[in-house]
Amino acid sequence: MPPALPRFFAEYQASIDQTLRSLVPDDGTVVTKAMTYTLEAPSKRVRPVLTLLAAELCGGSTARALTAAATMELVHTSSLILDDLPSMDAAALRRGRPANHVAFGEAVAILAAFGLLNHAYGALARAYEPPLAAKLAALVSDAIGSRGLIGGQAIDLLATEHEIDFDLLERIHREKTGALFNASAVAGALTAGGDANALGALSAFAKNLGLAFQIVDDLLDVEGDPAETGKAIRQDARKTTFVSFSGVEGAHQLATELCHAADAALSPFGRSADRLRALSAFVAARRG
Ligand code: GRG
Repeated sequence: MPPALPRFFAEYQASIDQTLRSLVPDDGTVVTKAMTYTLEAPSKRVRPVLTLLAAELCGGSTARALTAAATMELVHTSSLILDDLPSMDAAALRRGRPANHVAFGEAVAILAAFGLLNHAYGALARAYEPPLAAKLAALVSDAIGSRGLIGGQAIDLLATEHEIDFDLLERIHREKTGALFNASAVAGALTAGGDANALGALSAFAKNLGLAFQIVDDLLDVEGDPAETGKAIRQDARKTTFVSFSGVEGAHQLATELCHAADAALSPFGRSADRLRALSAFVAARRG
């Protein structure tokens, strides 16, 4: 039996989905159709759930954190649409559906990705007061930037079909995947007024969890089932991955160690961090 998402996930997912629908309402335009096509396709919503859990750990409410959480999903979905483009990873299947550019054409897919980012910044500006709104916008911008998703993706694309060492492989994925996990956790803490210690601990948790998540993604590219992952396997055959570097066993071990390191960062919180620990246990063993 593959590990299911922790039971508490469903409730969070439902609130996140509702918030996303309100942030990207159907206005009858083709670009909004394209945005919601990938946004509303089946997804685990791991990043926004992380935001909500981080907010709760810092004593904040889910209601206040929801827009920030949804923002992380808007950015993530935007990055998936761009990642699948023919000029990037050229993937035809995403979230169990034809990729955005396959369904809508490349030009509309690019506009949909920009549209989702645009909604993300607009949502933060409308939902939060200063200086929190500005702090969250800067956090998102840093996560997307040249030392985040964009930077990691650029190195990844340029490195395709080249030998790279472990440090560069780790940098690519700390930036491509870890940066948004970090922003997701820190955003939740910020909406709850978390102190520097809480922010530091949650950031350490999320960075380790994000890298573990990517390593498992590499494993699923080799041993996953498209019916569970919603995407084709063997997409990374021309790339150095954690699996090509460390082997299947080594990659599993690395992911487990990173999840333990993530959990260790939560030790000051005791039992109140149990849901975050359940999230890392899921990440270590996930099949989709
Ligand atoms: C301008 C936002 C922006 C990005 C440009 C394209 C790009 C730079 C970066 C690509 C980042 C990327 C797609 C990293 C892969 C992360 C990853 C492991 C995705 C799979 O995430 P899941 O399993 O997917 O959480 P679901 O569908 O469940 O949400």
